Amino acid sequence: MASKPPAGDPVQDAPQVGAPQHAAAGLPAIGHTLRVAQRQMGVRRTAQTLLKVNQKDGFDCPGCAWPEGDKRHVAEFCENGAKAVAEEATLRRVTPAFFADHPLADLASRSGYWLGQQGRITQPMLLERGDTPDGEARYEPVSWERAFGIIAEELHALDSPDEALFYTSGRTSNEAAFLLQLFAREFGTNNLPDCSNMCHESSGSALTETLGVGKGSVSLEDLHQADLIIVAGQNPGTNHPRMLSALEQAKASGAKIISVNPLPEAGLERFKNPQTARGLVKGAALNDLFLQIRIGGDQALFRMLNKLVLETPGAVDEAFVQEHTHGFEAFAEAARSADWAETLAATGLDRSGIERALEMILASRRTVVCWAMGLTQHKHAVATIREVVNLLLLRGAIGRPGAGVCPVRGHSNVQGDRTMGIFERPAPAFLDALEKEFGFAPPRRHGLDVVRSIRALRDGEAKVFFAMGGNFVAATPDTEVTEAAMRRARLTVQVSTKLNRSHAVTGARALILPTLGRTDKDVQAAGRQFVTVEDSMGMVHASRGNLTPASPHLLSEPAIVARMARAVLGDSSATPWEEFERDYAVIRDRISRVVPGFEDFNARIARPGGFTLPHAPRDERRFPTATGKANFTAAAVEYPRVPEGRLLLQTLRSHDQYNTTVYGLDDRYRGIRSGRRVVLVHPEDAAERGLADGAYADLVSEWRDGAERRAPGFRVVHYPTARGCAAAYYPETNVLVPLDSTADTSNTPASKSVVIRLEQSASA
Ligand SMILES: Nc1nc2c(c(=O)[nH]1)N[C@H]1C(S)=C(S)[C@@H](COP(=O)(O)OP(=O)(O)OC[C@H]3O[C@@H](n4cnc5c(=O)[nH]c(N)nc54)[C@H](O)[C@@H]3O)O[C@H]1N2
Ligand SMILES: Nc1nc2c(c(=O)[nH]1)N[C@H]1C(S)=C(S)[C@@H](COP(=O)(O)OP(=O)(O)OC[C@H]3O[C@@H](n4cnc5c(=O)[nH]c(N)nc54)[C@H](O)[C@@H]3O)O[C@H]1N2
Ligand SMILES: [Mo]
Repeated sequence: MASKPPAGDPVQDAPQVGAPQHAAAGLPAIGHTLRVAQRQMGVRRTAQTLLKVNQKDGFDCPGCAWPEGDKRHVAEFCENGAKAVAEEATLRRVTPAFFADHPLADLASRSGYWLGQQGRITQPMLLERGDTPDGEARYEPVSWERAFGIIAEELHALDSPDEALFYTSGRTSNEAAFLLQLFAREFGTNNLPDCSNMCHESSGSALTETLGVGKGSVSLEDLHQADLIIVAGQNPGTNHPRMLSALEQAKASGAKIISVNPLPEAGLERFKNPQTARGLVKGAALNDLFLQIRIGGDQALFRMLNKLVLETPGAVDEAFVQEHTHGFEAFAEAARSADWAETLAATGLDRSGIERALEMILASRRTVVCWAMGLTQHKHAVATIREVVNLLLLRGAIGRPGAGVCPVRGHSNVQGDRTMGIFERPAPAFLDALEKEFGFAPPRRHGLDVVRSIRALRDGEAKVFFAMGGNFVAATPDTEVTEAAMRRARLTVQVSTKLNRSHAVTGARALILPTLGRTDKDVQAAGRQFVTVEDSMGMVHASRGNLTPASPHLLSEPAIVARMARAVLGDSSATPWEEFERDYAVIRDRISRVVPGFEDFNARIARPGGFTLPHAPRDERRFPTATGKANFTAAAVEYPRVPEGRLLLQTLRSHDQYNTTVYGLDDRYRGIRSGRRVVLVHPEDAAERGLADGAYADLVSEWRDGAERRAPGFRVVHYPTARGCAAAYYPETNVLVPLDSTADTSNTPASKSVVIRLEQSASA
């Protein structure tokens, strides 16, 4: 949002800056957690929820996709998991009276933080913007029946099913996701964009091509057994806090840790484990080596490491390479030509740091590489991840205990949604299985991903937008373009728990369909239901909410899809939608016959802790790729070239947010309080631009289309990031990310490499 939010909105942004911290978690985290939780939920509900998080009979934490170990602590949560739970289990409510008081124009002027703070939505709401001037248009209560009738009306009015888009955010359960893709395909389209398109799509693309499975190849046990863990482009202290316990455990057994990051992140420096008394007080240093890399330099770094491994006698696992891989020669030729001058320019590192990393790699038998958005959101992200795979293949570090690839997923079920068929480019075998099980011919043409969906809306080629969760307009790039595109739609539908920007930027008609969250009790005609999710390591387990829902009008996500399908498809569908809604075991039964690895699903999910999906490279060193082997690849080395005087901006998360949901205005570990419009810049880069710490600047993004993209009024913070780099929070900076700036192959927005200039501005 370019303009300032109205009075009464907490986001007045007066950032206070202190020294960054060097340790994560510990006692302050526990106190902070309880305060946040009790403010939203009260004392009783706090106890009721926080003790059930990630327990075997409880619900899956909606925070992140990090797996739960076999031994559960009484309180198996972390500070940020607790915030995610409090945000959902809040006692605050958004009722029809709220919408009567706040017309659309008012909602559109609010910050995302304010919208989220209003509480859980209690009733389905309809907005008819078409015939009222925007200033006066308001959401009005609507019956569920009428809401589904409107969806049917608008979908039937389309010239082609491909004019509809069905978006999924990664909190959606397996059951709901399976139903949504089934409905979309019976309706006739593969337009199933999802948040993964903006997240780990680059990992999926790179791993499918090289290893044959687009998922990580390690278990939690592997991580504990590793003797070297490289954490590249990830901030686990904030985004996957429970991962720090795993790193601590690995270290206790002698593992070394290398972190590769333009920022020194507190969690990787020192971790004070809140689950142990010693940890609370002293904490453990995690990092053995910190490579402070320039943004986008990772492919060059791994290419040089590969060259050095190749040049070291005995360092290559010849037997593994011989037996299991393809493409070694072409790769080795490319790697041998890696050049020091180019590597140092691309990475901003010095030679000794890279040589120290090499020594640690050579000393390791069991190496795991973990990564997240710092590797996936660049133009050359897929090539970068392939280069990481090259290193592990050289060392035979795939399909061996304690070794492998570990893309650390974001949303708690983003991996499961993909497994369930939420994908715009489904494999033919998946469609064949659907066809056989449900007796209809699914569409075979590929659908649209997130970026292509925005273009289709912009160009009038898509007219109905349906979202199963998430916050599409705030999470996607090029905010002004995307918001204008969304306003062209005939109908936008949001299945949501809480208000967000996507309810304020709508098509001519808009529906809000309020739904149960993870923590809510879900009772259907056949009795109390549970749903299932898949974590970042391919473990599938049950999730069972225990709270009384925010209102009696809420429907579960599976019920919403089932009722929509009946309204839209009518008698033309032979699928037993009503039974699916009655009893989710019936859905799981069908999943077991369509999705490989889910055989006997209902019986196996009954086991406490669930089950692990098969993974051919991990389990049997089998690589189901096009060549039948693990593929070395040999892309040219790329890195962002930044014109004179410009900086490379990464857009990232603060400690007080969950993607577009802002929990608060602090970023404790980075020493920032009471504001989010900050830009972190190296002191010397700032000085060169005459920007003192505390000065204000506009961020102006430069892209080949020449359009001006501006985010005004950011407080400059002198911060020890890599030279030439800057960092600022998303979603405020999405306005700067050009829609066409995406990763090759995966089409993921390059939100970690935005070329900007800083223009001094008077104030916020
Ligand atoms: N509390 C909380 N938990 C979350 C989320 C949340 O918002 N809040 N979001 C969830 C989701 S959906 C996801 S995908 C994950 C995201 O988890 P992360 O990927 O950890 O999230 P980001 O804040 O985007 O941080 C990116 C990290 O990569 C570094 N980085 C940036 N560019 C580069 C680069 O070019 N090279 C290298 N080596 N490093 C780079 C940044 O400095 C930063 O440390 O977290 C999940 N968990
Ligand atoms: N610039 C920039 N942009 C980015 C990123 C970045 O690093 N930089 N990261 C990208 C990444 S990794 C991701 S994953 C995307 C995230 O994109 P999304 O997944 O679309 O966004 P979220 O903010 O996670 O969605 C939050 C909303 O989900 C709804 N919600 C919460 N729980 C539930 C539930 O149980 N059911 C339903 N139906 N709704 C629920 C609430 O209404 C809440 O407001 O953003 C991407 N965008
Ligand atoms: Mo994500």
